[in-house]
Amino acid sequence: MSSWGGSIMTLLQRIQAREARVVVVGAGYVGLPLAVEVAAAGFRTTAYDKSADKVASIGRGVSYVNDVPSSKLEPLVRAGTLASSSDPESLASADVIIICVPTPLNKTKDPDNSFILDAAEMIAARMKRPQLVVLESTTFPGFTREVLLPRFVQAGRKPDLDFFLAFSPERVDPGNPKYFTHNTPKVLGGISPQSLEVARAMYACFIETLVPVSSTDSAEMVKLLENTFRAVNIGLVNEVAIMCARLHLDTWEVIQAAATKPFGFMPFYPGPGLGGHCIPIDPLYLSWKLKTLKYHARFITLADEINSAMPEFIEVMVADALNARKKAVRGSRILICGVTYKRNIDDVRESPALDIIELLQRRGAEVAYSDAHAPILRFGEQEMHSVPIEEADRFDCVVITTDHEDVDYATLCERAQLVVDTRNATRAVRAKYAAKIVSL
Ligand code: SAJ
Repeated sequence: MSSWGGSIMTLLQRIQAREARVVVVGAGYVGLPLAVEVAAAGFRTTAYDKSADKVASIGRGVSYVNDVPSSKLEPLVRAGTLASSSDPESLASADVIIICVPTPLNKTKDPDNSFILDAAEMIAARMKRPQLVVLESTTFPGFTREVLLPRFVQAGRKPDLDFFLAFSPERVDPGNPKYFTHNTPKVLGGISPQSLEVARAMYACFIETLVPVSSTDSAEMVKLLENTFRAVNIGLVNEVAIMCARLHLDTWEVIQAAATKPFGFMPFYPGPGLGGHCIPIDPLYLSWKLKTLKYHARFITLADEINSAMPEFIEVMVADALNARKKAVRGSRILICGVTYKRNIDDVRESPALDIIELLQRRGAEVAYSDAHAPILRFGEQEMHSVPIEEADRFDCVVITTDHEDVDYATLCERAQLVVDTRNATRAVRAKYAAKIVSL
């Protein structure tokens, strides 16, 4: 390391002395917890976001991310260690910039890296001093090296002199009671040994376990393997549920019995589809990239097909259950119980419950929902309001699409006329109410 230039030594010293100024670009469910951890490690930190509401909320010490208590945020803001801003000029004085912006898919299910590129333009235009730039947003293998690096070089910045560049995948698991930013092992890849070294020095200040890999491409691929593993296995178990329906087998009994195998098996569970902003989307970043290399990532495509078809499978389950009671979907009153994309959180992004609502509405049903975690639901042209679960008896069918743990499913089954359970939420009372429960 001794042969490395002055700029890296200066930056390393500023990091080690906690004098480095850090800007986290994107103060969402990844960026805000990260900014809080960095500030708590003693760095003067700015959470940058275009949203004036987010900036104002942080400025008041009020958290809008469930995993970040205001009690942890407020003292950092009051002490001046953590600030918030929507002014790009705040990037100019930064020694370290960590990008945590969304990477969605566009309408044709192709990667949309526009948020990262907007951040890169902002950074490149203001780069005045040696800066470490770390991309945490999920993207395809090669993006940091092929797309991000040239943006800075084209702005006249020299790698490993004017800037150091690394990729480190975010591993935030919303709602996880055990793993947080500081105790989740962090994978790091640099465009060079120097860049990796600076990134390691920075993350070592607030992350317990670092996992350096040989390149940014490798680090990008690690993330995509993690989430493709989930999407493919969820697709497999959803197809197992479809097979068990045809075999008249209890899917949940089969999976739970298989899960007793102490080696060589890992349980996944069927559901109404794949929600969230990671698992349905990240694998398609990988398959898109491989398509450009003339390779068809068949597992990813197949899992996406199966997972995306689950809302229709549930729609038919509901229609068949009503039919067995001489009712049509058209004209029936249906209550969707739980609309967030997974239990015990308030996030409805990509939630399959929204697809199921639209499918049942299209068949002429009168659909309402009940979810205390999501009091108001806005999607498409619709705005719906959660109804109390106690009104379940007023509906011809209740569909459990999210199994929040704060719902009393025994009382729900007592009151409801018919329950379609897509999450095994009624397992404890299935025998007692067998006549009115239809389970995935
Ligand atoms: N799902 C199933 N069956 C399963 C597991 C999940 O249908 O067996 C569904 C969920 O209901 C949800 C979707 O898949 O709709 C995604 O669920 P998830 O548990 O993967 O939850 P996420 O989207 O919050 O995933 C995050 C991911 N974190 C990041 O990508 C940074 C993922 O990598 C984590 O492994 C996951 O949390 C986790 O461990 O819970």
